Amino acid sequence: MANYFQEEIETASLEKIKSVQNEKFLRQVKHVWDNVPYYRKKMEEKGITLDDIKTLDDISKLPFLSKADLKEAYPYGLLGVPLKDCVRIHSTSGTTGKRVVAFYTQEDIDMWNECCARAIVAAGGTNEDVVQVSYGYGLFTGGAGLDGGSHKVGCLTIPMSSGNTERQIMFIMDLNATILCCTPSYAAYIGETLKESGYKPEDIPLKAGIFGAEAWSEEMRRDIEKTLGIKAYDIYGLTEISGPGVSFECSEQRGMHVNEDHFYVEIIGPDTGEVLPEGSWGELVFTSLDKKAFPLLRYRTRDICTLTREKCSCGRTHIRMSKPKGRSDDMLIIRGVNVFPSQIETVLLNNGYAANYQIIVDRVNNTDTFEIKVEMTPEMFTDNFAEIDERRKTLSDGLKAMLGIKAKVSLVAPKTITRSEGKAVRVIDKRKI
Ligand code: DLL
Repeated sequence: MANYFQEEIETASLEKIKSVQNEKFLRQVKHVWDNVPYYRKKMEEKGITLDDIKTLDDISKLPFLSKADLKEAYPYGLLGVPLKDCVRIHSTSGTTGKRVVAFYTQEDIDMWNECCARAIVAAGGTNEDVVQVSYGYGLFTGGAGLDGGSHKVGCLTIPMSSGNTERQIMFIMDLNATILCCTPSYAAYIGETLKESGYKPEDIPLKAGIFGAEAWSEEMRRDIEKTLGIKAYDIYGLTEISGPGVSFECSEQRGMHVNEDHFYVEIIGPDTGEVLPEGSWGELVFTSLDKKAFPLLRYRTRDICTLTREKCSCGRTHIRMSKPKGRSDDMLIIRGVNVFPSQIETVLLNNGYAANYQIIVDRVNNTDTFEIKVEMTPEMFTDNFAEIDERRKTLSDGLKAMLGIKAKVSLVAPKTITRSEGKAVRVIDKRKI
């Protein structure tokens, strides 16, 4: 049985979607032109005025926005409405320099919450469900977004926030939580702790998880599904464009439907800025079609993805994006070779390890050093040194085959790599420190 939160628009014909997008886009460009001098200036610098934008096809004439623009315009430079019309801010988790601050009107929040409600319903949620929201609450968008979505669906919402894993488990078990929302790395940690506490998948009341905010592999999905006895759904989003729910997975679990009636998506060549045809890999660019307080046009996400309009068995017609392969700025260049952490994760999980690892890159005598610290599972752990060395060699060969570059692999004892309650930090690049 297919379930939709807003069936009419979620299953609309392409023609209908395009017409909604076109209308909203023209309204939004005018709103930005009239109210956001920072962007108007960028348009003028490109020699464009409002008259040049007649249909959605003209979008490629518009300038891009990037993180650098957000920094330059911090804090109010991209605001589209008077501050008195804003009711909330959220902010990104950047660790250095100024953070990105995004503003919302009440209508912006309602729209965003509806996007999250679509994701919850696509994961099988109804008003009978108990949703444990274990994303962080506060400036991060994860907690507030899924919390709002859960209320819209009418679920019983447990606003847990992240951390205190023992208490997370107590509430899952005592309140019969059926849907867990958190980062995939935290879901894996909660699963590991439940297992250690003696719970089997069939003892755990959860039936689904809505996991996102960081890259995670298909192998990690299978691992989490097995440990928790659930179906694990991916959800994507970013603070600049609203938060979680820009796109979400359906029962098909093959790509995330972009909420196209609110966000127009393009894929561009990261170096050329050219719009690429459907099916190409490139950088995701979003245009917010109806957000009023923080109306970003052509925002470059730095996430590397591909899009497809292939028919989906769930009945939704909105375009699907792949799991991001990683961020273009997450990609490591080690001895001239491009390495994505997600490639390493795939090899580890295929070899029976969990996603508890750390990538340490340094530069010694002008040469990059590359070490991958991998935690053994309790089942693998032994005091037989030869056996461990054999394991290490096998893993090292698998990684070399995947990456095309040799890494020093260190196998460490279970529980020695710090677990994550939010977004996992897996790369320590000492070259940049
Ligand atoms: O992470 C919003 C969010 C919260 C999404 C909860 C999903 C669930 P930011 O902190 O601004 O916002 O980080 C946005 O995180 O550009 C991606 O690089 C990455 N990201 C988000 N979702 C996914 C995902 C939130 N499902 C940045 N897969 C984005 C891979 C993701 N990467």
